Amino acid sequence: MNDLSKQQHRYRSIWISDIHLGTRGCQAEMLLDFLKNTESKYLYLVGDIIDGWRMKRAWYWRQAHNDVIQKILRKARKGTRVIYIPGNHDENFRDFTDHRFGRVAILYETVHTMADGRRFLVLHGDRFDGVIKYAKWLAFLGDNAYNAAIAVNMWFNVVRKTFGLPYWSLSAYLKHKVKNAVEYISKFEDAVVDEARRRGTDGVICGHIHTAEIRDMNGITYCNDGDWVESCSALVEHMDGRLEILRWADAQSLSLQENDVCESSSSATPGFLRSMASSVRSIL
Ligand SMILES: [Mn+2]
Repeated sequence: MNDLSKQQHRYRSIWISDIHLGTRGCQAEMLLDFLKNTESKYLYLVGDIIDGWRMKRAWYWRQAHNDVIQKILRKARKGTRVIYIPGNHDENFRDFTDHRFGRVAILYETVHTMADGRRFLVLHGDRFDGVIKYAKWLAFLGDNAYNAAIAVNMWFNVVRKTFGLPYWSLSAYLKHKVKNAVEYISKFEDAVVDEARRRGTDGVICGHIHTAEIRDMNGITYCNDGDWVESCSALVEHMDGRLEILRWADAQSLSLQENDVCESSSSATPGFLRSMASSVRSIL
């Protein structure tokens, strides 16, 4: 991943999700840099692109958020096949399923065929989220707690910077800890993989839980493309069908240290917190 330099990177397909445009947490500049430096035949937007939920409560929009949308539309105009699969935070766009906006196709979910012939179900994943499935108010509660964590994290890092300490993502840590504790992630992954098996695909590509991963789960390949709030990650398909997760913040870590805009990796987490997090994981 460290060989990602500033020159353009060509892939067959790119999947990005959980951008949350319209919120303070969105790392729009980091995403713009990614979009400028990558090119692909297919570009999948796997949900939670614009955060309608939070924009209803608190309007937040910057020029960089416009730039992201313009950059994506420009790619579509120039021949990239852009497929938009709305998520739960941009669920209003689901009303326009199977329509096209210019050259952008909106689908509820789809199946992508890799260069090597493997078929992958592509969906956002919220319908497999137990919290949302069984109690929508709980999901809203979680959403507010998450917002608060993001706000605290910003001030926390201002203080850390003053003392010359590197950026640390409190929200990523909290979410990791809390959601692990309720077996959230593993249940989610199992449910999504079960659906892929039921549909007869070789794998599944989703977003929603902000945790980038490629993993074999009993013969089904589970892929999560991560997010652009904390990890700044994307899933890419190379020309030969090989899949890889790109962590753009890692690749741009030099410019990052200057700007302090996004978490570069979990290595920024203090050791004792890291071991706490892993001990929570080992209980499950
Ligand atoms: Mn979501």
